[in-house]
Amino acid sequence: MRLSRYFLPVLKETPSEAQIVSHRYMLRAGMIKQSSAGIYSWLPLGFKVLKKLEGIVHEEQQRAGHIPMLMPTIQSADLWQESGRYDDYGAEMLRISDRHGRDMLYGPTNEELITDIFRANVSSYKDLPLTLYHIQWKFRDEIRPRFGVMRGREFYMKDGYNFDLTQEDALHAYNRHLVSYLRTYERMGLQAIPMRADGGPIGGDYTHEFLVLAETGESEVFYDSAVTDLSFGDREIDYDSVEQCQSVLEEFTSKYARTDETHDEALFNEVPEERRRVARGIEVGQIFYFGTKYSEAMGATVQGPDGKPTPVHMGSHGIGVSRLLGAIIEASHDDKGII
Ligand code: P5A
Repeated sequence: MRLSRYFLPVLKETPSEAQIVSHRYMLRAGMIKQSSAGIYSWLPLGFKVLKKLEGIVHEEQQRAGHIPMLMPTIQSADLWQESGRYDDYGAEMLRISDRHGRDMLYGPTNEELITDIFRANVSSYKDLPLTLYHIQWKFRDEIRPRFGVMRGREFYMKDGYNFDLTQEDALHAYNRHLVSYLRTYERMGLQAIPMRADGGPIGGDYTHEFLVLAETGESEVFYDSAVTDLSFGDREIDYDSVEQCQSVLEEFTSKYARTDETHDEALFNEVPEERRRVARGIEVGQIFYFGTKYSEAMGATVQGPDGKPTPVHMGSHGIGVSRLLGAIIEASHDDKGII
């Protein structure tokens, strides 16, 4: 395709609504166009880059043994009533009713839907471990969508869900995701630091967010500067090896690195003063272990080795694929002066 025949509607002027560099460049380079607040069309160039990033995410997920699938964007409210989140999720959930008056919603995440698929199809511990994922549009009716694709209302997310017989197995799944995420971000030229975070509406108190340091980041972060010396590099990892995944997790999470929600001033003060950093970061992913929260509420059990029904241990893991584009531009601009 000749450039002259391509559809690349570049803008000469900087649109006044764009406050940060990534938003400005994405608009000016004809990558995206806002269709309504926090909702964007992906024009050919933006779409091309989005698909490229999506391809990297797929490759790294499948390298770790996770199985791709696709769930719908529109979900039925019934499942969310079963888990108890229909009421808890609040105004961020876009609620819809169909022509028959049935309550539906545009999925902000998929824990309920995947648990329903699991319980309908898996009944023996012999079918575990299992990790399913998809890359699909989500909707969260953010009160203040801003910075273009950084905090959209409609956004593209990779979300994965693990099902395991024991807590120990589920923690291995957690560690495996941490390793595969480190590889994924590094392949995109991003340094994303795992930081202890808060479970929020997903639940569980064992969770890490992955943050790319950038002045325009929306999260305040506190860390030991030694974490920025770490890199995953080109090491070969056996994702089935509990020891290997565990040792990578320990290497990347033993130094102090927390978001403001879990920040502990006393612990932070134990870091040598010259290594203490307070900065801002862009959250490009988050992993959770929440045990039997959804499996108990929704009756997702398997027959264990002792023949008894056992609720499965679960976690979920997300990468903000559309947000990554913004993060890559912000990070290049901050550190390397590329843009
Ligand atoms: C994990 C996957 C979850 O939703 N359930 C399924 C869990 N986690 S999360 O942290 O809430 O979201 C995962 C990642 O999605 C990106 N993200 C967003 N990107 C753009 N605009 C938004 N409004 C938005 N909200 C979340 C983030 O990168 C987040 O880490």
